[in-house]
Amino acid sequence: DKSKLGQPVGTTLDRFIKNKQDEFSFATGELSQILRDIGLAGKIINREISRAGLVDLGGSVGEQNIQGENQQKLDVIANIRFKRALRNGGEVCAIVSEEDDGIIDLNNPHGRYIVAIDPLDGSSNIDVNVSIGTIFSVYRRLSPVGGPALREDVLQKGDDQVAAGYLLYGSSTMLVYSTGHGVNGFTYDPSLGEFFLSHPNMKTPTTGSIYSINEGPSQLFDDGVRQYIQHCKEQQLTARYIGSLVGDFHRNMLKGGIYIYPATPKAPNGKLRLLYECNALAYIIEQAGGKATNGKGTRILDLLPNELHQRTPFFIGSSEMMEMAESFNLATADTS
Ligand code: P6P
Repeated sequence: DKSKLGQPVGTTLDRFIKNKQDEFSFATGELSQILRDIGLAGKIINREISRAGLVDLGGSVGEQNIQGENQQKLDVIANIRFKRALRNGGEVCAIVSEEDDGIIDLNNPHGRYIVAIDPLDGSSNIDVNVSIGTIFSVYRRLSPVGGPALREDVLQKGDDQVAAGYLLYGSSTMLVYSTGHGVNGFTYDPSLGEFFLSHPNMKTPTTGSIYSINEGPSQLFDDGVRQYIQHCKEQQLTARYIGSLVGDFHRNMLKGGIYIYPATPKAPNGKLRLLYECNALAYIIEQAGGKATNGKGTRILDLLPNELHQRTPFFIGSSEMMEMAESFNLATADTS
């Protein structure tokens, strides 16, 4: 059947990107190449994850696993694979990764793009076979082509992303991304080694009945958050939290809902990272009709980063649920 975008469901990722390139006249296909590079690395990681149970994941770098290979933790492997795919694709000059300190130069001085990436978010969930994900943001570099990437290249606001998305290694593996013209989801068929368009033009419901938050530390939450959670209980909403950001996000985006990772006195900026977790999901949710803020009335995409690995409180989901949550949080926000 025809998707709303006029591309038949079942189109492969490559054909979709090429058709979109024609539609949106990407600058000489560079951005298209980056999306292909990410799709390739995603296929490789999918394979590594699906056999994770066959290797001793407790091992760390340098120990032998049952295949006698050098044991590396999967998030280290994922980091290596994504860097290699983006380096070989030639369009990305540098990346910021959860797994690395500093700006990692990919030795493509003429690459005009920057990628911020969490290669394998929630990797502690691998050992217990819970879905995990990759989260990525793409920016144009600001510094002159030919030279090294600079801090100004990687400390850009989320609003300046030119593409963003995630891979979800779940009951099926999906690639969901946007280049600013709506959100499209692709499902991977490992028997063919291809991603196929399965969720064209994704939109998130304006409201929902799912709230996702780790209530363990709720005694430490500020009053606004606690009052909103109480409101959810009075509304008899459904609590769903799997402790894997991409899995929680993807379910809420499809069904409607809100995900909150709030600040606590011990973690005044929460736990999640702005550059390679929150910005990408905020970009996606806004393209799908939802909202993402820091719980204090500021859009995630408006936050100007000043540190590579800085954290931010994270409220994201259906617009009406977000407005309700913000009303509680702002009402009791620290006005000092
Ligand atoms: P908590 C996983 O470690 C992660 O980064 C996200 O994937 C997940 O949403 C969050 O942390 C879970 O954190 O504090 O609830 O265990």
